[in-house]
Amino acid sequence: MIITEVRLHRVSMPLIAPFTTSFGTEYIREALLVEVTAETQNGAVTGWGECVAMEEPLYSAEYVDGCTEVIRRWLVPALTGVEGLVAESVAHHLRHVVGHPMAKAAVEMAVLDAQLRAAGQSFQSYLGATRSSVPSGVSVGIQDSIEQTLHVVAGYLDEGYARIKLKIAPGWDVEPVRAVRRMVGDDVLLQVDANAAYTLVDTSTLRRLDEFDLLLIEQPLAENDLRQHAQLASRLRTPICLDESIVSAESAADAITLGAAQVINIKPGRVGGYLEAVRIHDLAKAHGVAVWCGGMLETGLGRSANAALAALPGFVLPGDISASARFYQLDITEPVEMHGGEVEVDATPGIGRAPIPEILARFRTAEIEVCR
Ligand code: OSB
Ligand code: MG
Repeated sequence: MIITEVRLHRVSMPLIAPFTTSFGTEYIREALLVEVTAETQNGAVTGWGECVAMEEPLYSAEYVDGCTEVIRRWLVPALTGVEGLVAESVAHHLRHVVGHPMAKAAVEMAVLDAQLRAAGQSFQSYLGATRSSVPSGVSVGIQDSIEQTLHVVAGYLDEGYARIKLKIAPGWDVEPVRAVRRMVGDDVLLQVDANAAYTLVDTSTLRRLDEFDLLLIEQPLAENDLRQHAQLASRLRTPICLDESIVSAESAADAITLGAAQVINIKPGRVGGYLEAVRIHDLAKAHGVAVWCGGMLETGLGRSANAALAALPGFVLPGDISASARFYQLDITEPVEMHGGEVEVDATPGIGRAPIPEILARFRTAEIEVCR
């Protein structure tokens, strides 16, 4: 294909309830969508990508305005002249730009969507993923009280979610986790996510979580602390799962080799795209390391693509692939639904669901024509 037009859509989507992690509170999802139009052998086709960077650089270095700038000034210009462009060569054409995995992932996703739509192929079929639905876990933000936490968790379990993930932070760890485990009993899959809020000094606190039979503790220490995670792993019974630290297949290989990660959270945006995500899946599977698909408060566009990715056989734990209704009153795509703890994998052409134009227009705060 050859790219003929690129538009960026900035959308501002109110969350149903504030979402608090150890690094901050979100009230509104400021999302960035990439719309690529390309000429292919099958005619003109449009593809959509979603950039998962957040409004502020608190989860990782990227943020949505920065991604907009990088995509507009450096990424799109590196692709627009390329004849015979395919999704599999996007990362190669962008390799001279240092960093910015979320910006690159969004562009690659849009090109891959266009490619699949032109070929009439679903993402699931492209990946060779066989499951028609995937288990749906839910991420529960830090609440104002333990009572409120129990209320929120009970609500999600009533809805049928297959796994609960509690956000933790220093001062909000052992007691809320104890209360939730006591309420839900031994059979509910329960895990925690610290978003890098602890240091090795907190080892004794983190060890106290061992008694709650958690599936895993996600990213207890800082992004660059691979060696420290390995040290912590040797002192905890609860498996350590890395999120922020895994930025590429190379870092996944390092983490596995060092014993820093018994489990890996794969987020396509964080690792530079769905194709790198597949490589990490393959690597982890070859090493017997469990993976699951993380979430970044995606719209139905990113969420549906994540569901297809999570249908690969190495994704042996439920992902943060909750329904549209978990975060949004109204999604910009057909809503992703959870039934009986599962989300269906789309079998229609393309990487995921496309935005519905009227709803997109309602939430859009800016539209940037990058090239035409
Ligand atoms: O650490 O997994 C995380 C959301 C934003 C940034 C980081 C994280 C999260 C979540 C949300 O936990 C999961 C979801 O999108 O359902
Ligand atoms: Mg996480």
